[in-house]
Order: sequence, then C-alpha cells, then structure tokens
Amino acid sequence: MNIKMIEFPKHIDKYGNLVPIEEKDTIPFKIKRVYYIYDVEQNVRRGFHSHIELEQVLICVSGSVKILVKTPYEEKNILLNNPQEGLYIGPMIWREMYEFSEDAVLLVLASEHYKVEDYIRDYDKYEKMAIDYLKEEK
Ligand code: T46
Repeated sequence: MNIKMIEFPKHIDKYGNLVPIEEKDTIPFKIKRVYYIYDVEQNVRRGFHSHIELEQVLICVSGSVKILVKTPYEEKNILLNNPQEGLYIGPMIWREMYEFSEDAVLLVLASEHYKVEDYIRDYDKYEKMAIDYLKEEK
C-alpha cells in the first residue's frame, strides 16, 4: 500500500520541543495547501473517500486520532498520537479518520490545491478504479 510513516526531527531544550518540517528533506511532494481538523466529537468518523491524484501527510500535532487506510486488497488502522511523525498517503487510497481525542488537532499537508473533482466518495466506484490503477502500477 502506498503509505508510509515519516519521522520528523525534534529539537528539545529546556523551553520545550520544536519540530521543523522542511519540504525538501522530509515531504515527498511540493506542499501547496495546509489545513487542520479539530474539535471533532469522539463518535464522529470522517473521510470516507479516496483521492485520484492528491498526496498528503497527516500529522496529529495534539492528542490522538485513528486512521483507516484501505485498498481493495488490504487495510490498516494507524494510531497517530505523536507530533513528531506523519502518515504519508499516496493517491488512490481510501481513508477514514475516527476516535479523535477531545484535544486532537490533525494537521494535513497536501500536494495540490483543493479540487472537488479529485475526490472519489463512492466506495464501489473507488474499488473499480483502484483495481485498474493498481494493475497499471505493477
Ligand atoms: C482528506 C482528509 C484527511 C475546503 O473548502 N478546502 C479544503 O482544503 C478542504 C480539505 C476542505 N474544504 C471544505 C469541503 C467541505 O465543505 O471543508 C469541508 C469538510 O471537508 P471534508 O468533508 O472533505 O473533510 P474530511 O475530514 O472528510 O476530509 C479531509 C480532506 O477533505 C481530505 O482531502 O484526505 O481530510
């Protein structure tokens, strides 16, 4: 599955911690957009879509959140609870975000500007497209 965890450097001193994210060293794409999700109630599940081309890195800068990443062939549930690491998600991966802690802030770095046409929100449609996409990738 085209996902991976990315570890960011952390600078710790007596004043606290600082995590720098440099596009050229750690992020495998040019960052065109940043957004963050917070104040999500614990029983809320978000996402339920794939992107056709968009690449993203998800960083839980406060609290915790679980991410389901899924293709027609495999699925993983990943706990994000460390502001020093990010989850890279490539194109054509179904995602759902759930179990946000009360203090969760999910920061997302994205490779493209917001484009509604890049979303696939119907799972059956996603499954068909992903099977073709993954066949071509081999
Ligand atoms: C993703 C996951 C991790 C904008 O106007 N601009 C934006 O850049 C974004 C991301 C969203 N919006 C609007 C569109 C909707 O009216 O914000 C509203 C909520 O977006 P959505 O329902 O798509 O949020 P999630 O949490 O389901 O998904 C978001 C991203 O959209 C998506 O790309 O991968 O976070």
